[in-house]
Amino acid sequence: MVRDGLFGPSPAYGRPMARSPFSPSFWRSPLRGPWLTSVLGVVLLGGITVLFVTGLVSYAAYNPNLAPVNDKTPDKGILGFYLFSWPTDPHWLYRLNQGIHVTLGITLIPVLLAKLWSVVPRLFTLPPARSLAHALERISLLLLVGGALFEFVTGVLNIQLDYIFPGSFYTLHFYGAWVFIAAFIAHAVLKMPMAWRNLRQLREEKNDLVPPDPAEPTVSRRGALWFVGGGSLLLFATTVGQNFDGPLRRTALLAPHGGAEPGSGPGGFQINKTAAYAGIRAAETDEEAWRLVVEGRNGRTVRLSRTDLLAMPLHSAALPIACVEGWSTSDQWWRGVRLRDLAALVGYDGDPPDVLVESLQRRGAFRRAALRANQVADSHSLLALFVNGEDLTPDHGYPARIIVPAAPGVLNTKWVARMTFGDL
Ligand SMILES: Nc1nc2c(c(=O)[nH]1)N[C@H]1C(S)=C(S)[C@@H](COP(=O)(O)O)O[C@H]1N2
Ligand SMILES: [Mo]
Repeated sequence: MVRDGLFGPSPAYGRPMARSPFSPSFWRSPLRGPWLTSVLGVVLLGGITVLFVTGLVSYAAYNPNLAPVNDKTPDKGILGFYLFSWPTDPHWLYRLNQGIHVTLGITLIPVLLAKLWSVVPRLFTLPPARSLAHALERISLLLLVGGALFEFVTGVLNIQLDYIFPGSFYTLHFYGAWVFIAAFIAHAVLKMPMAWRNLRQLREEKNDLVPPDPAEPTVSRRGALWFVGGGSLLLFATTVGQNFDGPLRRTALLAPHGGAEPGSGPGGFQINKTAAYAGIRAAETDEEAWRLVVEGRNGRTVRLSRTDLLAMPLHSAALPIACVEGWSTSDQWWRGVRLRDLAALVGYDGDPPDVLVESLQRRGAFRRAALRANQVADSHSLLALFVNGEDLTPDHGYPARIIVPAAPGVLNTKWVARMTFGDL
């Protein structure tokens, strides 16, 4: 007899449909099974490993262990074991690392969703735990799934909604990454031998993912993989352009810093926060009003106008802006005063020390940043006054902004008002 299922009778097969997702026969897609789950799992194993490494590297680039102003995770303890002094060479290092991190993360979204879909019946396994070992395994799966969703969601929101978690994105994403990776490693170690067997054998092992009562297939497993891969390709193609200029950037339809450049001319490249947004008024940046305060050894202090800075030796450097959000510009041609020359003005003639840079901006997480001694010492690290042959535009930090090779955008403070040299 045909009983009514959850969605009424099932006329095609004249078979009852299970009402409850807790019943194995509720899950009927013939695509589910160890092979599909294993293929997706192996792709994620490689991809997430790269995401984790580039994420940790990106975090180190912030100099979190240099000074409290850079440190969003003061309680990280041993999780900061790997932190190192971020180099200044090659000058595109952060651009490459963060481009990979964000582009790959977005590209993997369909694979992650497909993987979760492929194992979703297991969320409904009853009884919830058969033994202590089974209970532990299920808790680790909860951390794995929850951690993965948390990391992808916080990452995407940070990019799309422009720092929606003011100041706390780094904290959430950093600790989330460690919780997730612990569960991920346990999962990979436990499942890899089986995944490998599933992929090598032509005949598929049966497991609980194979539906006991499969529906008629509407697409082959290969077709399903093409569908997932196509989704990934589409996301890749509409994101990757934000790492380049001109026509390529226009292809980045999904990226907030894709599409057209904001204006044309020397300052017509991507802007993170405009002067208006940062509350910088023209009256405080003009020649009369603006002074740079530089403080150094034993409180030695100088106050410099823009004219004073222009009288110092000026140097050029071709460097990109590369933001944690994954967008970057090609090399721009900056011109200004070397940071180490400013250090020398206030008593550091030999090896320069670290520096704390503060902006005119009164509020906001990025109004201050600390640079490490190796960054100050690099001859391409500038307090820039010009970009691409003209005065900085207000939005790019007029009258003066920091530009340091290989550093994340956030360390390139705009509208600089004060620099304090000394060991931090
Ligand atoms: N004072 C100040 N400086 C700042 C910021 C800011 O919000 N305020 N944003 C930083 C970030 S996150 C980036 S990516 C770069 C962007 O520089 P651009 O707007 O010139 O491209 O500026 C950095 N300097
Ligand atoms: Mo940024």
